[in-house]
Amino acid sequence: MQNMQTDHRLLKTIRHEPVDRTPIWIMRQAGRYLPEYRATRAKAGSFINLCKTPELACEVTLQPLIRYPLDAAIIFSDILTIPDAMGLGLSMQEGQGPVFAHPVRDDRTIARLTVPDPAQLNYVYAAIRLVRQELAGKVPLIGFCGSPWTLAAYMVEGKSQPGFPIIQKMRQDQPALLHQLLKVLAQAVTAHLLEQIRAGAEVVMLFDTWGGMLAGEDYMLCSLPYLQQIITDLKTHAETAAVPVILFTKGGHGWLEEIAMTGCDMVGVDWEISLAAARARIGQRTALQGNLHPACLLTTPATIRAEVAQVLASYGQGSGHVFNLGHGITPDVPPDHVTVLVEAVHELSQPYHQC
Ligand code: 1CP
Repeated sequence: MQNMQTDHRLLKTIRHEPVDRTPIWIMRQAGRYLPEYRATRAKAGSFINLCKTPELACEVTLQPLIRYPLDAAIIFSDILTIPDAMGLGLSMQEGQGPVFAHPVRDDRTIARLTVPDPAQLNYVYAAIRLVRQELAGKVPLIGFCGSPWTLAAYMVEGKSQPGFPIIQKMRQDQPALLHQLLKVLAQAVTAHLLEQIRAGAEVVMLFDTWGGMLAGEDYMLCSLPYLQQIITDLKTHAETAAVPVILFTKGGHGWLEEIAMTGCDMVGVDWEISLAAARARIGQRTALQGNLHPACLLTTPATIRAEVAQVLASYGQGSGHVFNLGHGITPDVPPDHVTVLVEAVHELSQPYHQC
């Protein structure tokens, strides 16, 4: 494991220690809204080649940090690298998003799935090592994985589909089969996060993008226990125990207390709840990350500043808030608006940190 920094404002904020201003990074900060990303992707030939070529993945990871003074890098990769390494055959179709050549839906296919050999994902670890070298301690590097439920949704459906009807049917008709899949995915996620941390990731984030499509009880059965297992495993393993874990369930405001009880260090919050309400419910148990609506970045500089002011005021005084969007930045955002956002957070957050 590479040496970890402990005193960057992002890490201090996660521990609720005093900082000079609110840190900011942006979900999907390396992506299609940046012309330089589109150029590197064209050079790579495809999204998958970009993910699998460590030098290019390193280049696009750093692109947003060259443009903007952000407080973290997130490794350029995708949550679907795990199912790809399990043999599902990932491709990215223009206009349709990710597609698997071999979705998993029956007992025999699911019984054959195993935790991928870490060598299958070496390209991710190589990219992390390169990024850590290039960053030279300037800002922390975030590694990530999808939640077992979110990965399973894509693996069973075979693609992105509103409501993911096939996994919802499996959940009702074949719960034991679904849990068999979720169990192997939880092991695969833990193993992938461990290797990312060994390679140099200083924070890890779990994206439960589709947790919110579960009804209350079903979230408690199909998503939360697997997230809990992963976090418990990380927190009890000597190599990973000290690494902060961010847990983001999109649409998860109904379960904030339970999410905060998993042992994660920071809870990602989308725009469906105010930070004031989230803070009141979670208290000091974890830090909070979020939660500007991504569509705000399509408005005007004046509106962006006003909305940033509102998000900061909603969290209020003191440490424990990492500014972010409530979900990923969209490809149609003008890059100049991100400059406005970052400057607004730098400037307007300072009064909240004067004790
Ligand atoms: O055309 C392109 O260039 C591909 C677009 C793209 C990008 C830029 C995809 C395909 N993945 C990524 C990178 C990516 N994916 C990152 C990079 C690091 C960063 O800068 O943040 C991360 C963290 C992800 C994670 C991811 N992939 C999630 C969870 C986060 C979220 O936004 O909810 C999910 C659900 C995916 C699946 C996926 N991969 C790509 C797309 C377009 C999607 C979403 C498909 C859908 O809408 O269901």
